[in-house]
Amino acid sequence: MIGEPATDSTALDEFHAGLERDFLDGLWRIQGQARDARTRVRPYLWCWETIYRHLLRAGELLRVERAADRRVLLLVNPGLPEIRAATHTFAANVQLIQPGEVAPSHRHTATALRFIIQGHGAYTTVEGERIRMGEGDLILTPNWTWHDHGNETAAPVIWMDALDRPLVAALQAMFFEPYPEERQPVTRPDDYSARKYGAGLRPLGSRAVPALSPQRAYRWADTYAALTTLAAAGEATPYDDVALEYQNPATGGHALPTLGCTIQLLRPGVHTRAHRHTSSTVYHVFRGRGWSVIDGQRFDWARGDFLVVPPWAWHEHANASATEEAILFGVNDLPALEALALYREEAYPDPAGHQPVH
Ligand code: GTQ
Ligand code: FE2
Repeated sequence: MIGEPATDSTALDEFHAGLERDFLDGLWRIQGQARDARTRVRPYLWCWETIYRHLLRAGELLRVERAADRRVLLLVNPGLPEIRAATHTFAANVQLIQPGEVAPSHRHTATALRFIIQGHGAYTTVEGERIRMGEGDLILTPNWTWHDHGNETAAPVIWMDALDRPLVAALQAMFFEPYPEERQPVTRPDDYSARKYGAGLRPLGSRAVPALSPQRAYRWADTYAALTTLAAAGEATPYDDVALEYQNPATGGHALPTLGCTIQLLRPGVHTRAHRHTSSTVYHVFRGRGWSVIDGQRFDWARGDFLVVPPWAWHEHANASATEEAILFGVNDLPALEALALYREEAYPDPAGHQPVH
C-alpha cells in the first residue's frame, strides 16, 4: 500500500482529478476492490411449480415464430439481475415447445446444451443431424452449429438450456446468425453422432482430435445404466456421492470447451461432505428430493427444481429419502476455469465435513 503524505491533500485531490480528465487512474485508489473481489452471485433455488406455472402461461400467450424464435424462461440470479442469467458465466433457461411448432434454425457463438425434462419425441437438428429428445437425454449444440427444434408429437416438450452467454459477452465474442430458411436440411441419418461415437468406437484411421465434441447426444438409458452400475459397486466420491461427467469421446475431456455437465446419484440417506471451488454450478433435480447447504443456508429441493451454487461457496448435498435415489443433473463452468488455470478447491475443515446451518 502506498502511503499518502499527511499534508497537502488539496494537491493530491487535484492530481487525482487531473488523472480522471486524462483517462488515467492510480492503482492505489482501487486496490481494496480489485485485489479480493467477492462474488455477487447468490445461492438460490427456483421451484419447479413456479417455473412450470409461468412456462405454461407463456405457452398460452406466446407463439414461436421468427420474431420470438424461442419460448424460453431465463433463471435470473438475484445477485446480478442485469446479467439475466443463473450465474455470472452461464445462463440456465427452461424452454417449452408446443405440438406442431418449429423453433427456427440459427447459430451463435454462445455454446448451448439441453437436458430434456418432460415429453418424448420432439427433435432438435444440429448441423444436419436430427436428434430425438427423450427425458434425461443430454444434447450438445457446440458453438456456431446450426440448430432448430420441432415438436411433431401431441404433447408439449420441456427442457433445460444452458448457454455460456455471459462468458462470451464478457469476452465480447457474441455473434448470431439466423438461417435463411425456417429449418436447415437434414443431411445425416437420425441420431448419427450418438450411434457413431456412443459405443466407444471411432472410425479406423481417424486420429484427428476435433475441438468440439463429435458426439451430440447422450442417452438417458446409457447414463442411468452407468450411474446404477457405479452405485451398486459402491464407487462414490465424498463430495458428490455417485457422480459422472459427460465426456467428449475424442479427447476424454469436458463435453464442451466452456461448460461441463455432470450427473450424480445421491444414494438413499447419503449426506455428502462440504467443499468449495472457484467453478459455479447449476443443478436440476431430475429425480428425488433432498437438500443442499450452501454457505450455511439450507435449500430443500424436489423434482424439477433448479439450484445455483456460486463460486467459492461451501456446499454439501443430502438425499432426504431412506429408500429412493435422488438424481441431480449439473452444469458448471469448470472447463473455462481450468483452461485459464484459475481452478482451485478446498475441503470444509470440520471433521464430519458438515457446515452449521443458520
Ligand atoms: O434453443 O436455440 O435458452 O438460442 C437461449 C438461446 C435457447 C435455442 C435458449 C437460444 C436457445
Ligand atoms: Fe440457439
